[in-house]
Amino acid sequence: MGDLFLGLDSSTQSLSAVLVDFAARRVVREVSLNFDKTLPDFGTRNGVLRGQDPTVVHAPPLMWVEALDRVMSLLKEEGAALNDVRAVSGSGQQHGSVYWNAAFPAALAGLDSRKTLKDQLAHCFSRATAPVWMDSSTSRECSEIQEALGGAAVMAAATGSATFERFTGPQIRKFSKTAPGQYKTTAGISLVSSFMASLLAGRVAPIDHADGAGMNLMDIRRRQWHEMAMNATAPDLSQKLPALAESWAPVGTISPYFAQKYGVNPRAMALAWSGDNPCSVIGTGLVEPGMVAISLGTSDTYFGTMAECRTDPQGEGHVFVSPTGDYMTLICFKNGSLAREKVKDVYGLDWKGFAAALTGTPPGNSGGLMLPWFEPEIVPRVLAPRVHRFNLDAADAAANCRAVVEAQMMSMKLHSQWMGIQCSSIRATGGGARDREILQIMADVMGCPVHPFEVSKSAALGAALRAVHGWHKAAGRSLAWGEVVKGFTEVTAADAVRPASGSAAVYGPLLARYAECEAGALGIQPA
Ligand code: XUL
Repeated sequence: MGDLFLGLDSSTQSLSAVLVDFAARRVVREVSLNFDKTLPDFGTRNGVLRGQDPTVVHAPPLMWVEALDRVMSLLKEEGAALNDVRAVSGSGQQHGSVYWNAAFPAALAGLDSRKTLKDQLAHCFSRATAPVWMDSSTSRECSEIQEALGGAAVMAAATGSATFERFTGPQIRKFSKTAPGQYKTTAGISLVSSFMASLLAGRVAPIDHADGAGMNLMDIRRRQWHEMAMNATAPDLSQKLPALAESWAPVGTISPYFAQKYGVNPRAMALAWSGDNPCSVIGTGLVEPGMVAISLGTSDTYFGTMAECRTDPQGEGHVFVSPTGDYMTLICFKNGSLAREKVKDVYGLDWKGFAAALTGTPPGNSGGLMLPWFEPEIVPRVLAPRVHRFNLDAADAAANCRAVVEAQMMSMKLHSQWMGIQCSSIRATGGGARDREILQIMADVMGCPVHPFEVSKSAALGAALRAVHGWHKAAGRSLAWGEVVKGFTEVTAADAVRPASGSAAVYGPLLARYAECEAGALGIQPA
């Protein structure tokens, strides 16, 4: 076996691993572990914990810790050649924050392979749960931080995004206000990505520029912590944030814990992790400015690479640093696969039945429209969830299935116009992209061919390819990104799903109608 590279993805619902043989340009192993099913003791549903307040969504970091042991042991059981691993990197759900106390660094440094990670790290948290990206409980803190800096436009220009409820800064502010004692005992705050990287390296890992851009705390142009944003967020924050680093920064050699316990090459390099969307930029091969991908996951995201830093005047979209060192844009729609699943379940269908409903209904849905805000929505901002129907009978199962998917695609088209990216083709990834009926609606609404991706785990693949890049770079051999992704991310014209003839005539007027309905539901008067 040649040089192997491991990419992990700690997402909302699962921890996955992809092992890549770079010389052979092949994924040699993929494993995945679902949190709810494999670790039921943590009591999560779809990977998260919810209470009375629907805007509060957390997850237990100790569950992610245990999942790492389980995934490594799964790889070992399956006979993966872990001794040939040269470098490891990873991808984490963005924005979520882990609060640890002063015991964490020493516990990491002294990990004993005869014990479990969970038993050795259980005492290291100053907050038992981590708020995750689905949490939308920080509107007040968003306004407070934003006002201190001088408004949404200033905030977006400074950090790449206006303040958002799920972003780490507002979340930290809420914690410091509501639990000042626990905040005080917090020695450090990691993102999901840098927390998981710390476990692998056996030392506190830096936050990479790409995931750091999702915090409302990093100066997007200078790529340093933003002094005023930190001061507006919480007391003594500069002492609690780890260092920032380039996405390809080595954190160290892998902790002996993983070498002794699972047979990972003891010289394997542990690299910084990044966010799942930045990793998907690499895993879908978006290494040239202007390329666009849509990920249909728990959330649906629309993202692309961008040479220069251009921010959204409406304050809905984000600019992050890309793991290539360029910039990337991202718009995140919360009502993604969970909304599709809700509609499927309400009508007692399985995914086959859902797909049949899409093929059995006409493009444009005979004018029936839905605003599928089952959960508070990020874009457009909707805090009080409600599903709106226009010219759509709630009893008509098939029409409702089409309505949810058409709405998601039209919303993406509408809210991505600020990027000014003329997309000539789209790469579709994530679980929902396996469904050609959904991709057909995507192609029809967007008006360009859609290329499904064979590897649904684009974030984990992206992480493995980042490990390839970082390992070569550390050895003084800079590989061009085109060279890194070659053989992994090509699309073939034959696989493309193309817009059906006549779809432009249907969706042009329907999009205008959708925009009107949305503005009406949001209480926005036409200009
Ligand atoms: C992006 C976002 C989500 C999470 C999902 O801003 O909040 O896409 O990264 O894991």
